[in-house]
Amino acid sequence: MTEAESTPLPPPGVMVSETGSTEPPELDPLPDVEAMFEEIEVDAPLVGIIMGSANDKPKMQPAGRVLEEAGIRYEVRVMSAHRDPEKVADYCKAAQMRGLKVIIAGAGMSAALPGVAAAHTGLPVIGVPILGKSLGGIDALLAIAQMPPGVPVACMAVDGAKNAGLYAARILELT
Ligand code: RP5
Repeated sequence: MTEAESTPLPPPGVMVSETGSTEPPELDPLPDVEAMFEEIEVDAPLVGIIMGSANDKPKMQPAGRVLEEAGIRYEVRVMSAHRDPEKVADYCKAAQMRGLKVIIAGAGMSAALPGVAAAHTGLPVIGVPILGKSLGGIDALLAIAQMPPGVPVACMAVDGAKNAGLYAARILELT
């Protein structure tokens, strides 16, 4: 008779570890599940509305209104491509990972914000040229429309934030 054959079997339902112990093995403590869930943004916004200045807010409000009416979650942030370049880069690099699907970027004058945003994210960027104090908005319009190949930005009309919201909603319908 071999050693294995001579060893008595444990009663049914009792586990035997590799060491022969019938004591229940010590389990690793469970991670703090509640804490893990707190880190997940359950109601994360789908659209980020960014603008170069707090002064742009009244002009960008129609985009938010349209999204609100469509029941699409969005967030609003002020950041200038020229005054806060690192903030813009950080926001846009993290946007997709945070669950955003579209970025609407409004800026006036030499409106670099939409292009810079598109340079830092693979998300669709919708640019809104904002009418400045001079040049009738043509400065911002051209800055946003004339993107170099490889950095796509959808350019709305001057002060066309409402269409930016509608366009974002249409993009979201496809996803
Ligand atoms: C742009 O410069 C902003 O988007 C704004 O439209 C324009 C003027 O900025 P403020 O001087 O009003 O802050 O960056």
